[in-house]
Amino acid sequence: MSAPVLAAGLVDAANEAALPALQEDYDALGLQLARRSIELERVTEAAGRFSVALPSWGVGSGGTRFARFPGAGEPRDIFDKLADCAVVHRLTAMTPRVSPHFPWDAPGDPAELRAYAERLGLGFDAVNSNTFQDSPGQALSYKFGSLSHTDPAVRAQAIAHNLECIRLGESIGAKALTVWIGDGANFPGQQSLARVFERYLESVAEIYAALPPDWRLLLEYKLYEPAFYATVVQDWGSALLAAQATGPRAAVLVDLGHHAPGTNIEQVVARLIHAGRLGGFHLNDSKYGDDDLDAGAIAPYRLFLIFNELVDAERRNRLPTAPAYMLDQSHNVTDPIESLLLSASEAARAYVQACLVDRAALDAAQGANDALLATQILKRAFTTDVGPILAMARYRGGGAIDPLAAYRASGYRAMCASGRPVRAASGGGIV
Ligand SMILES: [Mn+2]
Repeated sequence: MSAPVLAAGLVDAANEAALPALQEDYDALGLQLARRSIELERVTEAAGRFSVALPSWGVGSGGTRFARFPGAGEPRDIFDKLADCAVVHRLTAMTPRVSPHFPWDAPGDPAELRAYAERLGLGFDAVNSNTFQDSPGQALSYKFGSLSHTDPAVRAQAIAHNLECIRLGESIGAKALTVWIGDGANFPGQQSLARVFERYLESVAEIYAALPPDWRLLLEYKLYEPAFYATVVQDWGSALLAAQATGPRAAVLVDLGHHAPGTNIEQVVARLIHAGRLGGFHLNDSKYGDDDLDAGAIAPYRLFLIFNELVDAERRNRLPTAPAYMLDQSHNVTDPIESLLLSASEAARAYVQACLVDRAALDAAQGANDALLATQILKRAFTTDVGPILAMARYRGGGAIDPLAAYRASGYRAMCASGRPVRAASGGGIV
């Protein structure tokens, strides 16, 4: 199977032209950080180790509840999606894994899929089950729920699908299953708020029992939509209860868009770290609700504050298992590859900024109840332009100093447009 590829030498030529200016900026930043007793090279090495998984559903136009406007040359299947993800990784050098969604991405031959991914230099992150919509050929409907449905036969079908996801995931080398359900109620009284959660826990326990010993189960919550009165797993409290009731390898997945407006997500993260149940993230951004906008597009300071908690927890050895970082976005008005290029960089930017926080000074300011100084210490890290660090880490990792410019110069999308006929609809959605 062949895929459109970036022209050989394109990235090297662009990097060669951009390197002198980058080196100047990098050296200048190094001097500035040295005055703050920060070793530039250590930060750049940390940036080089940072990675975030790409969502298979993120390389096509996602759409909204109202419409989807497909772009030219969109991927037609999981093989096309992997080819696009490989371009993002080629240019950013920080997205080596893809998180697939079943049955949207179910391969006819998992071994072929795994081999294809390996040829592209990609691996697989957490696999996602889908019981929030009905699939062709499915016997029973999820209209009124799946893992928490009143009918044991529907629950059994949903559990069986999750077990199939584990089986597929094992065959492609994944190590985690993410479960998000759309179950819930639109009207008070529609469901027993108590019993629906009990049924969800029973179903999750059955899935957990089939989990391979080196796998993790990531439980994703969401405040509302598609259920608008009461979602079964509506917040981190319910997800944490479920994880704790299920077993030590069950943990909570935080999707940044799945909260009420104004929720202090970094505090939620701190609490989940305390409980030892922070499983991972679906990174995106939002203004009002579950907007699935590009990570860092709306509230970059919030993203920084979340990574600030993570870096602090790393320092205190409170993260024995590294959280899974995955992008989860819906691209409606941009070329999805361009959005993913920049979103991966924005996640890394927030992480690197968090690495610049003067922890000893912050500890001292907090101990002295010096609120103003404490918050200025965070702002100082956040307002440092770490662009040269990110670019140097990409360059050293084999990526592009300027991924967006390299992508736009490549003509990749035009190549896809000629080789991939537009289809009316392809499996995809927003989760
Ligand atoms: Mn999500």
